[in-house]
Amino acid sequence: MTIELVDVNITSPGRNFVTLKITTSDGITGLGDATLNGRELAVASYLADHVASMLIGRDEDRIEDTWQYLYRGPYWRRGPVTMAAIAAVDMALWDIKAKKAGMPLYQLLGGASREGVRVYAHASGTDYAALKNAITGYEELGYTAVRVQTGVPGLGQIYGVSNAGPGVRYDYEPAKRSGDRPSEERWDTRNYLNHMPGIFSQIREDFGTDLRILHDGHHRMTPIEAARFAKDIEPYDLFWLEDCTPGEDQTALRLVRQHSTTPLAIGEVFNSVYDYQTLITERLIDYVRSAVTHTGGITAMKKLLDFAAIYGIKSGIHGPTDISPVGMAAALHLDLAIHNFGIQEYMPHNEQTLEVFQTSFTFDKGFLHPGENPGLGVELDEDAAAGYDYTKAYLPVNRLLDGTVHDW
Ligand code: GCO
Ligand code: MG
Repeated sequence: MTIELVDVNITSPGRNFVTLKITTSDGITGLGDATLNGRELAVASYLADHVASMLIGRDEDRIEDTWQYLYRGPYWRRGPVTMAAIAAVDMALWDIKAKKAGMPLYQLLGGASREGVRVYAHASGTDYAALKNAITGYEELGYTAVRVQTGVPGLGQIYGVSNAGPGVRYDYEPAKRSGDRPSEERWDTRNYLNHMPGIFSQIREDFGTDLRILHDGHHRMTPIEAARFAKDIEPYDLFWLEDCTPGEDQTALRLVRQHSTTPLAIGEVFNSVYDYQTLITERLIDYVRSAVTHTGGITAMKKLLDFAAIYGIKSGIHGPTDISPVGMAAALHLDLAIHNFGIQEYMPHNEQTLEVFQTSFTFDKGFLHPGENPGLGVELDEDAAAGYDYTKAYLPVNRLLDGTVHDW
């Protein structure tokens, strides 16, 4: 059989998603997530204007060959737009292959290595009282791991902190609908470094030693600031410190490693195995944070995680709301199958999104399972999707208190 139809779906049920749908000549469909937060239309154009026609007539079973064709063929390599487009094709072809086999995808990846995948939730609050309330709420829901972000004295609204109010939502939406330009936030690393260790200490005091605590530095520290921070927070036994320094500077983590045993995670802005070459071979990280959606799909992610496994490094796949339920399903099937699983990020999608993308995920006491439906196990309701028009939305831009643009 061959690929007959290739469609790019853009929808915005509360936030934007780009989804690739491939249909074979015998009517089997596969879905792939191509969502690149704040740059969605660039990937949609890459797929619709440059990739779709090349796929028509190809054998849908040749996943590795199609991956190499799209990666090596155009000469221009890597980058988030290209790799998100390749990821969408790759996911859709794996979805089709698993549907043809009549199996959930994880079976084709080697079968389940575990009964469910431990997920971490996003607990945040503008002050410690609100954060404590959020952590308590997640514990009541059965979560065993939480990422904690909180406001910093002297700063206003900062990234990763919900201001939705207690009992509404404890997480946040990464991209904001702020018209033609991103909103702006203010930042001061000194205030942050002085404030955060006390927060972790209070959390340990209030919640004990069992809870897995994660934290995201969002690329905001210099190497020496990150080294000091990682060392200061050692007593509070974090599961990981994420993105402590700007991701593209791989050797910055040598300095952090020299000073601290706090486990390190990095990679949500990476898009190929080459971004990890030094980090993995020098054992500078403990967790790989790539999204399946931004790193060339299941084919590339499996290779990356197998490479990491040789060095004792585990997975921590990116899973915020800007990864669609299709991308999340791809992550869950990989998580279930690989040996070196670490943890999975989980920000549940809103009701409208789950009306557009119907999943078969199940959640039980802090563990997720992708379900037993053949393929990725996600259906796209195109009528429901058509009810939500694309709406510009951007991640915020960050500035220091004196106005200097800072890493976000
Ligand atoms: C995370 C992230 C997100 C990203 C966002 C980018 O760890 O989940 O840091 O909040 O910033 O998904 O699109
Ligand atoms: Mg992050």
